[in-house]
Amino acid sequence: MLEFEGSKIYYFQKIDDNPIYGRGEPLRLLFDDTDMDFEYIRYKYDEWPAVKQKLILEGHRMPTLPFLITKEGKFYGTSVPLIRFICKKLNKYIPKLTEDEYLADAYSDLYNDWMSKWAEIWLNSDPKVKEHYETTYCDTQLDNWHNILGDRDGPYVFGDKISYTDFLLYQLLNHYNGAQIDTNKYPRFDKFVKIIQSRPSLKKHFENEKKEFSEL
Ligand SMILES: N[C@@H](CCC(=O)N[C@@H](CS)C(=O)NCC(=O)O)C(=O)O
Repeated sequence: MLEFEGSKIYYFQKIDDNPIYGRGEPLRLLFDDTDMDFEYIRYKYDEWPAVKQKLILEGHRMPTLPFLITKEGKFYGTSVPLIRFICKKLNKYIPKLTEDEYLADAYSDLYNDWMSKWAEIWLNSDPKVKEHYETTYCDTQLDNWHNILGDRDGPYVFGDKISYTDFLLYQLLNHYNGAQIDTNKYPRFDKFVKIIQSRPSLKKHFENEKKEFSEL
């Protein structure tokens, strides 16, 4: 889509040396899956406060990462609303039934809740808190998402049609442990991850991901 083609997407430098950590990835999955060109620009942590201040002074109300600037210079912030906005313009990746559109919104909240919890734990140095997160919290989230995947016949969240929710779920699984699935416990994740990773439209995406890991 012309408006977003050639956009610049800004995110943090590799977090914990992991190129896919954080909230930038679902946007990359969306752009790659729909074959829209973009540039991914990473800020170092110490560069960000000044950039944020500048964005605020320029009048932007969502100065967090990721944000996007189109070729025409238009700023867009906050990842999930932006993904949804682009999908609406593309008329793609949004479930057709309004009830499902609501569910996609609700599942986005689940994604955001987990990402916020991860960020909170990442900043917390208490090993007990970390342990609780890695076992109890993550397990509960995984079980819930696995149940969600079971609500339709799959392989995607809303059945046989991919939606932006699938990019969010894939990112959660990839973020959690590199999408290494315990196939006995989570057979639906196994099928889901395989189908996402084998999408021809995402071939370049996963090649790039591999390259980014190999360059560490
Ligand atoms: N709801 C926002 C949250 C964005 C967010 O909190 N981003 C973090 C990085 S994952 C960030 O920018 N932290 C630095 C800051 O808040 O200034 C979104 O999904 O885009």
